[in-house]
Amino acid sequence: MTEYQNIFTRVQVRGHPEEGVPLAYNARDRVGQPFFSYWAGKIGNAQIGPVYLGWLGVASLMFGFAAFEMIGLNMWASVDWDPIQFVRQLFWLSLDPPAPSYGLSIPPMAEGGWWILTGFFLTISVLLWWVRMYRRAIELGMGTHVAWAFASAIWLFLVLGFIRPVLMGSWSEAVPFGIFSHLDWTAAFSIRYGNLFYNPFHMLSIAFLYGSAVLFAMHGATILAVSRYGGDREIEQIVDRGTASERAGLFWRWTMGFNATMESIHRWAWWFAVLCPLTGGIGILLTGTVVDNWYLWAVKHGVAPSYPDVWSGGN
Ligand code: 07D
Ligand code: 07D
Repeated sequence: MTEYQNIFTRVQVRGHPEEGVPLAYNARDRVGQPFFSYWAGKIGNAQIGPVYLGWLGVASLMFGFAAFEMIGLNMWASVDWDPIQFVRQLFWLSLDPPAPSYGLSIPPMAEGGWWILTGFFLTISVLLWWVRMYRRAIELGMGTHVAWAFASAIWLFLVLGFIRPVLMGSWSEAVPFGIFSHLDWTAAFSIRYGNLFYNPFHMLSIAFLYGSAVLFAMHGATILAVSRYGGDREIEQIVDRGTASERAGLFWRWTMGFNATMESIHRWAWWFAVLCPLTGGIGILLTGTVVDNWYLWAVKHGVAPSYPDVWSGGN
């Protein structure tokens, strides 16, 4: 069997559909007749459904859909309801926050009001989804680690679109809704505040972003490399000392002198991923509120050299 496994494929194990553990209450919330998909089985578990559709999920999807619609319709209106231009220019279209002159007040709908309403709906949607994840984990008797990791991303999202704009006293500071417009915002933000590369929290965020990729590659590769010894069955590997885990650990002890454990590698992964938006959010929160120019800040603190004085004739 293992001969048919390589870095692209996995063996598909297929039994009867798994309904999952009984719910403590209200089993009606689990909907859909489970079925199997060969292609889903290529990337994960072949079984699709049943889905848990509680009121939190439904409400979150409704708010999310409303926000998505408001973005799309505003974009469409901006090209005079021309369907061709809507499709052609889609990536360049944008629903922008109010102009700086409005501060934190509520502008007319066409001048940023739609942006505020959309942001409000999107935030409700994201927060409801968070509660859904938290409650499903509790229901299954799991830890709430996934919800707290998601909370870290939500922190950055709220800093970018709500907390920092409020501290700065203007909605205009927030990110627009649009594919390229949010990239333009990101570039303009960096330039306006003296090059975000000199923001130490941007540095940390990048280190955790890159670190996450490295860790993910190391862990994924290591487990695949010992899956022929059952290394992908993590629980058995922790409980029954034996072949795969020992080999995986020994590999890194040989090559690096240190190895993670079957449990600690997941703590590494969790912390690296969580710290990326967590430190990032701190960096954005400080920008414009505490530090106005990261390049000058870096010069002042001996991080960056000042530009050589070439214009004053050397005096
Ligand atoms: C693969 C999980 C699936 C998620 C996907 C994204 C939407 C947006 C658009 C209604 C890894 C779904 C997309 C729901 C629909 C409209 C108008 C996650 C995976 C596939 N960005 N960003 C993208 C968001 C910010 C930046 C892509 C969201 C900050 C740069 C996508 C947010 C800054 C680049 C996208 C957000 C920033 C991108 C791919 C929220 C600084 C790219 C995302 C809510 C952090 C890349 C054209 C991806 C790109 C890209 C979505 C915030 C910078 C459209 C939802 C303001 C430099 N961002 N982004 O795969 O190709 O994520 O852009 O905060 O180069 Mg962004
Ligand atoms: C956006 C968290 C919010 C998302 C949520 C998801 C939905 C729907 C739908 C699945 C990503 C909501 C989901 C609504 C989903 C479906 C269907 C996480 C988000 C809640 N930078 N930069 C970062 C690099 C430069 C700038 C972080 C590199 C330039 C700004 C990251 C480079 C300038 C900001 C990072 C580089 C600049 C950042 C983001 C290189 C532009 C931020 C981490 C090599 C010219 C953000 C402190 C993250 C931040 C950020 C990387 C360059 C600007 C590490 C590698 C100098 C303004 N940059 N950057 O997790 O936190 O994002 O900064 O040049 O705001 Mg940067």
